[in-house]
Amino acid sequence: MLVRKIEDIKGTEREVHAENGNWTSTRILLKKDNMGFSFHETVIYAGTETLIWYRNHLEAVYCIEGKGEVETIDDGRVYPIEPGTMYALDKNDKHYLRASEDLRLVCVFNPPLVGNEVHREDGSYPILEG
Ligand code: 9YT
Repeated sequence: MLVRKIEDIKGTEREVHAENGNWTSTRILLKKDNMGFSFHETVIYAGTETLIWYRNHLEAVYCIEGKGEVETIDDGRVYPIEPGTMYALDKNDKHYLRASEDLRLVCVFNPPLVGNEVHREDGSYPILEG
């Protein structure tokens, strides 16, 4: 069995920072943990807008703290995000993620991330071996 505490992961190579400073992702489970998904706690910083388009991954997100919104780009719909809200990008939906307060989100990725992925210009993560 695996047991990990977020405090023990902070400051290790599993703590990944967005290149534009918009978020910090603590990657609690990764591909190498062999669960078939990766599992992260992410903080999206207040006042930021991030273009995201996970063409190669499915992601589910559950908000445990903060306030923000998701705008899906194809249809212009805006979904408020607050504690208790889950959204799943079941159609690899291209979207903007905006935080009006720091958002603390729990995220699951399928296929699992390897560890050091940050968004490319189009908002996607590559499929990496590892
Ligand atoms: C919700 C979202 O996709 N935030 C960006 C970071 C991502 N969750 C990650 O790599 O943990």
